[in-house]
Amino acid sequence: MQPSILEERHARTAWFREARFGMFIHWGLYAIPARGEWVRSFERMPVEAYQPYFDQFDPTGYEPAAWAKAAKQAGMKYAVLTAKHHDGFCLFDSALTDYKATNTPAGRDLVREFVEAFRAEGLKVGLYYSLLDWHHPDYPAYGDKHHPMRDDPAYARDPQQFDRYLDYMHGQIRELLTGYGKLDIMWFDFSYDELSGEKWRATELMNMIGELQPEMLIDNRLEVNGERQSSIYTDEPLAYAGDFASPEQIVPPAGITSNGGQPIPWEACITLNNNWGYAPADKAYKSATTVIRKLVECVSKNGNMLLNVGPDAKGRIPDESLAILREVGEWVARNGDSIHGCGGADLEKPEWGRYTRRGNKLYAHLFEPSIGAVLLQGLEGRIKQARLLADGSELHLARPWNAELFPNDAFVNFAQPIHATYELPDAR
Ligand code: JFZ
Repeated sequence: MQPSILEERHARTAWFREARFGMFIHWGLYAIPARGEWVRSFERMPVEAYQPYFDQFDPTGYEPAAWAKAAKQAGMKYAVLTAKHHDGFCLFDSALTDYKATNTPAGRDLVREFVEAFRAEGLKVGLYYSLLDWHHPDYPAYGDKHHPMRDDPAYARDPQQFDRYLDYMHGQIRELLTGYGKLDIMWFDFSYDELSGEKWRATELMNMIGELQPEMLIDNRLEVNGERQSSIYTDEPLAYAGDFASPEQIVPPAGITSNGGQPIPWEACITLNNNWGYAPADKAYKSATTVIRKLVECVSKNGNMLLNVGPDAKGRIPDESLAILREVGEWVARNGDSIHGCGGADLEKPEWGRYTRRGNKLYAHLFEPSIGAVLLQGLEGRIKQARLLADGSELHLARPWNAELFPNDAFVNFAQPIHATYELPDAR
């Protein structure tokens, strides 16, 4: 029997559901104006106003090996780079456009160096490809709600010619699928209003992917995905529904399941400050503690975190971001067993933090100091031993004097995050 779409997706996403933590990289010409990757649209810049950034793009500090080291040290297992963002500028050497890194002072294919450097660190590689293209002459402009030239009738497009853009888009995707070895993820972004699904010739795209990169995962943005509209939320998803849901700047309150209750792989993409692209004026960085807790929260809900960095015009990840990644990495180095390969514990969220779990190992992440022993609700008799994950030291499993008030609960004496090894009678 043929495996169903869901079974096939389950097999293909196995590595992804184990990886749990990845790096998102938003990098392009917009690193020069340094006001975020939507700057052309927000400021209604004609392409000529943006041209100096193309002429001056000279990332002499671009060292993807350093990015890859930072990602690996942070405990990340994969990375996704913007091969093309909405501005249409290509970091790769596409034969189908002149609007590419090769023709800037950078003078070379920056995507190739990225995939090579990340693979060399043993990380999986993904590419972000924008469905929107504010540079292509056949992409809707005047009247399109996102386009920089939306207010200017001189930029009216003939809708009959949209297919020429799609030929270009499919052609570029083919270049990416054939020119860079095995790609682990293609992150399409994004569908809106009528521009969704077959408007992108999505079935044709899936056939090409199936032929050229059958193992590759895609996100769910080939379809409009707001308010559970996209078919990934059904139990009969379309072929182009995607392999994982992509909540943005939010960790879903209860993970993500289909309307029929089936688990859907998901990945929350989150910025470190409040911008995807380089924006040095934005100093609203999250603390490493916040990032760690949000990562734990994702895993406890069977999801991933794709944490973003926005390298500067020279190609360097901002120091503030590197410092957070370093601190997160120090935690992951000691506690990564509670993240990688883990998922939710199927237990009610405890008062004091969160659980993650792998097989019959339960990880208790204590987010706040306890008073006395920590109570593990409903787990009396189900815990064999408890260890502090970071150093392996034994934690005392003792029932305090008034434990008879809580006959079903176990107690662990600890005031730091622990690692409790247990045997669950009903382990799956
Ligand atoms: C998209 C991009 O626009 C953004 O620049 C970034 O790459 C992020 C990861 O993905 O974010 C969106 C997606 C959809 C909408 C707005 C921003 N939308 O539907 O308005």
